[in-house]
Amino acid sequence: MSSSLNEIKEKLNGYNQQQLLATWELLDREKQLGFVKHVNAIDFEEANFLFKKAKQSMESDIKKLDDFMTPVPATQYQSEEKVCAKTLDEYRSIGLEAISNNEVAVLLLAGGQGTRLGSDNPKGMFSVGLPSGKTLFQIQAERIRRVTALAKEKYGKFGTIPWYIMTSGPTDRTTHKFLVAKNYFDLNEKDVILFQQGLLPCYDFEGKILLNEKDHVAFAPDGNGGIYKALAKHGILNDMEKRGVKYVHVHSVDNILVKVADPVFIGYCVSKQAECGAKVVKKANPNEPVGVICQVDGKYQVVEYSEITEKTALLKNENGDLKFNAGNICNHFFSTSFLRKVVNECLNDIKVHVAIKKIPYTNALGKKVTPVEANGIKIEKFIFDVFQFAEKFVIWEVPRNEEFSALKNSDEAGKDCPMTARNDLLALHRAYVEKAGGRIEAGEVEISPLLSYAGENLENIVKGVTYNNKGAIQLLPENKLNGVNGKH
Ligand code: UD2
Repeated sequence: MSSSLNEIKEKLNGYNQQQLLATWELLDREKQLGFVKHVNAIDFEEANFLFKKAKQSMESDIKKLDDFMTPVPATQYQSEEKVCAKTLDEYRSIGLEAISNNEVAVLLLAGGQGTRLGSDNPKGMFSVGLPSGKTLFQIQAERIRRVTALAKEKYGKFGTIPWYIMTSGPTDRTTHKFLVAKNYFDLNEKDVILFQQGLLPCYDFEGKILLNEKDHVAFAPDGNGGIYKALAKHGILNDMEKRGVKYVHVHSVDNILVKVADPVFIGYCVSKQAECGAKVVKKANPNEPVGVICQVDGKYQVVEYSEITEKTALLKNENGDLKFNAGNICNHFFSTSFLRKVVNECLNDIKVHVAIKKIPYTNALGKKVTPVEANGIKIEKFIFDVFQFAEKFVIWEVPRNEEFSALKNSDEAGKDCPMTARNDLLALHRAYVEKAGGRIEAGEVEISPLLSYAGENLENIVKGVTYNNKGAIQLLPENKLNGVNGKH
């Protein structure tokens, strides 16, 4: 043991992290052995490098951002509402063809802990109280099945859309167990691939890593920008390349309206030969908690809702719209070759974001301390911080009522909560029914994603029908496995 103590002492001294041995004498032999292993698994080179970057970013003044922010140029920006039906159809066809050729994958960001929602389970397992009782995971899996069926209808071939799900330490096991229990919602097990994002240590303000327990360092998930490192570490990018995937649709777990593997968005990005694309909605108001996509010093970037100053958020353009109006909805397109470039060449250049926090820790006496004031920092990376590395970056603006309703809070908040998510989805389904020639006079109509992806395929069922029901009804495909791509 003394030799491993000496080795680890030397190592920690070298990285100026010797405080991690403060509780060594309080550990029994077995725990000491475990602790040596634990510490040896930490990449201190990286940890110190990231702290240095974090310190620099804390010292740079956010007000300075204002002077360098400009809206995204019109040449890189299209709004779905302003595009004619023919062009939309062309984009859709390109996307469906790529799906049919096995060139499209979906990557779901499901590593967040949903603290604001107040649920202990991963957010994807949350049911917002729809008539069907479906969870977010089920809705998304069914959309994947339906869009592959649409691609088959048009191009005669069932493509597979692999569903990569990025989890984190806190969400991995429960997500996995849930998907197994639900039989992967009838997707093929081999096409549902879970992998974990990484963790980063928590630091005090001097860059000393904190102990969480006497024999355990304090860690936190590395943010949704942890995706890039995780893609490499777990061989996910290799898997994509092996499958011939060319385009990846990445989105957050908490948007109940998300068009998973959206062929229109994919087709738009492909037709513009973009390496990277982002879907946006117009901001609902200047203070809405969404980032804005813009250029900073000529580079594409998202300025987060916590980083934009009030003054800049309120600025208007000559049409009277907000000058910075491209609301990021965490819905992105990447070409696989771009992801390869990021993983091989840009990992160390990805910006770090710093959150100053009250971090519970174990002191040198082995006592757990819950600080009353902020005592340190957590470092996170954000998924969009690679936009600047793209040769060609494009933006696709979509109508909010069709594509974005985020589940962030519990119902008490009255916004971005289960109630609003449920209402927004059912309002969209009502609009689909009406567009297809039906009427809803009373009650609610929920459309299964297995029947319709974006309002298509409904006329035969709803045209001329008036729904006047007391409760809610669900529109389902006649034969669940007929025409939808599950196991085939
Ligand atoms: C995200 C966007 C913000 C805005 C908003 C819209 C980022 C960094 N910010 O902010 O610009 O578009 O969404 O709703 O994208 N996640 C992980 N691992 C983590 C942390 C988060 O996988 O360590 C996932 C999380 O499960 C979710 C997505 O990333 O699916 C967005 O995370 P969030 O809800 O914490 O982000 P938010 O609302 O602060």
